[in-house]
Amino acid sequence: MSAHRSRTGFPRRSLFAASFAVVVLVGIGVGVAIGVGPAHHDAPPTAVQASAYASILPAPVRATAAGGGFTVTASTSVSAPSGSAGARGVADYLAGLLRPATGYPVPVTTGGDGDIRLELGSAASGNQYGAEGYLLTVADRQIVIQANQPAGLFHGVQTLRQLLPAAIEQRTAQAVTSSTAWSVPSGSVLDSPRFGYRAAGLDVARHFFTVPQVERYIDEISLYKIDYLHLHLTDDQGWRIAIDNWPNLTAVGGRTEIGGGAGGYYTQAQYRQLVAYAQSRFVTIIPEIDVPGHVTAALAAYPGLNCDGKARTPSTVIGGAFSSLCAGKPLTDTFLDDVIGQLAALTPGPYVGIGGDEAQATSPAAYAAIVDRAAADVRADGKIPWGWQETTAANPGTPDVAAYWHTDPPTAQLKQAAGAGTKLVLMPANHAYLDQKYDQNTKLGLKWAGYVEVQDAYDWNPGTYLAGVDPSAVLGVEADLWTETVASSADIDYLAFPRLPAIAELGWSPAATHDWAAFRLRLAAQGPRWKALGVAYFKSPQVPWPAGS
Ligand code: TNX
Repeated sequence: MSAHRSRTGFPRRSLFAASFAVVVLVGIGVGVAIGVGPAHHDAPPTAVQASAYASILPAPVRATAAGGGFTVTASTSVSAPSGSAGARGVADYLAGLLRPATGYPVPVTTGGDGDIRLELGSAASGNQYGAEGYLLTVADRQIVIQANQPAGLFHGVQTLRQLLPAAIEQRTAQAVTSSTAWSVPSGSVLDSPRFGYRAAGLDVARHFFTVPQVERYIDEISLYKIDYLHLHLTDDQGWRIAIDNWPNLTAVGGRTEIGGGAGGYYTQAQYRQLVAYAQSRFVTIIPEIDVPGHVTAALAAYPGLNCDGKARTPSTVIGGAFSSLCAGKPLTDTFLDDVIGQLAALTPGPYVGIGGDEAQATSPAAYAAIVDRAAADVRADGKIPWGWQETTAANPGTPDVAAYWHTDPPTAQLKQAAGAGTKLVLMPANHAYLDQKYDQNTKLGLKWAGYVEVQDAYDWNPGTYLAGVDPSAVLGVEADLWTETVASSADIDYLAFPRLPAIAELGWSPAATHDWAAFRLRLAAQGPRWKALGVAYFKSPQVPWPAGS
């Protein structure tokens, strides 16, 4: 072994040029296989060590276990590369994850040589990480995460987190015994996503969720490398975002929710806080207002938005309300311009949602006029319109992103739009709707798309799912949580976990890793982690959860 290599076979420095002296295998059809290195290590990998790498969720492109391991101790430090506030933020975030359970100080330095070191490279140096990928290397004395962008470092940190004992997620100092030492088995993970768009959707209109509740969900989804949060901000039952010059949208439309609760709304300052929090987790928020249907709350707030000029009563029940904006009225156009303009200004990301689903109370001509106006507004504000798949029927190609949510085969218009350049987000309700019941015993949720057990959520291929649509038209996947029956964070947890990680894996992992038998074991390994985090997940009988989780 050459002198510049450490005892474990990894160079201590210049890992960008590393060629590892361990065998690397890629799991095809059986999940991630674990390569066992040649016999130059002190000890062969144990089953526990190997399973840590096999349990990474979403499954990485390549994972390799080796002998030995790194232990977080009272002197462990974290370092960020100089010159990147984003990377420094990830380093601080990592230290913040490690401190509570270990009780160690975990100092963070910039430009230093920490025991856990974050490094930024560039694609020009020939690596394959892309904008979100990373290389994580764990040796006896050092852990290095390399990426081209801070987002890749953040995703690498999520992987590292899963290689630590689940007790690391506890928020108070835990006693260290030999079996709970803060050790990370040696090895490496090279990783990058299959799709750049991996979203979770949250309906804050049917029930309102506060800023801390949404932040909690952002933390949960970012564990699984989700990078977009689509917020359904308006519907018949509530309007949840303050819009300047339109105070009644929230003063009237924000005061209701399903079941008769008090509802609520975000001020623009609160919404900005959410956007910033999401950014700190490398999650981009997509705001959606839903037009021309699903607008009863707005029609209650501003009677002039109705064709008959009469105010509607906001809905507090599930479904049922067939509402429509009035096409062709100057007030409707001003409303769309103002709302979309202000939402676009609050949005650092590329997409602004205009809804467009289930507009049964709108004529086809009025539908096309309103969707066109809304899409044009979004474009004029420098953003990309995001619409439900129905928007392609009115004006093929009008939205740049169309979300497929039905359970039927794609319509001719959807295929035509995809052929003409519209990008598709896939969330077929019978696989990706987190609000559907798991089975007949599920207390929460709806069942119009059928029961969606964990295997149903997992067993489909977004690349080939839509017959007649070229895989290149697929932007990515989304798991939506509609909240007609969901009123608390515990309710969110119960429906989202463990199905959200299933959709997250479809979005991130190479298609070749797709394997239900391996996936259910990866999920099982998350159980103790969710318990430590206080995530009230559904103990699906399809998953062999470890005892006590
Ligand atoms: C359909 S998804 C809807 C939502 C409901 C959901 C309930 C979509 C575009 N429309 O308004 O909340 O079903 O599962």
